[in-house]
Amino acid sequence: MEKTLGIIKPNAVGKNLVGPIIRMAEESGLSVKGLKMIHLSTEQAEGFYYVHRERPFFGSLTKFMSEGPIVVIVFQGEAAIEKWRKVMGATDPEQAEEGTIRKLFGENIERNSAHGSDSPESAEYEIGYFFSDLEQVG
Ligand code: 3AN
Repeated sequence: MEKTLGIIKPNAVGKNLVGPIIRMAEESGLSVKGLKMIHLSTEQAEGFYYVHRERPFFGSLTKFMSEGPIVVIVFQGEAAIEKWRKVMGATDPEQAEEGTIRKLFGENIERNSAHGSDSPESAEYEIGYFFSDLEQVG
């Protein structure tokens, strides 16, 4: 059993897509083990995306991620990191497979509706960024 961090990004929360996105995760076999809605400050978004600080899109990405509320979720399941990334689809919605979250609900490569950890190390950092042990089960 593995855990990963999922985020429903501000554009998707703003379009009332929380339910459909969590449903797609659950239907893939992932279970919710922690969940909350928060509105990040720009500084908090910068802390979360620290590894991307040198990338040209860093400023725009952190501004977007703090423009409205997000839903952060701890998912658990077998190969949860890989499974959630498959349900989300490719980073760029135009490249994403049919039926994936980003294909269905993404607007562009930045406003792509969902985030997922990309390795066990990033999952540990990202879950710890948002959740204490008391705020997750399993
Ligand atoms: P993923 O979220 O699929 O692992 P990363 O880690 O390469 O993708 O990028 C982190 C986030 O940065 C993406 N979810 C997306 O919102 C944004 N992003 C990635 N590439 C670009 C880009 N070329 N232009 C704007 N935003 C981008």
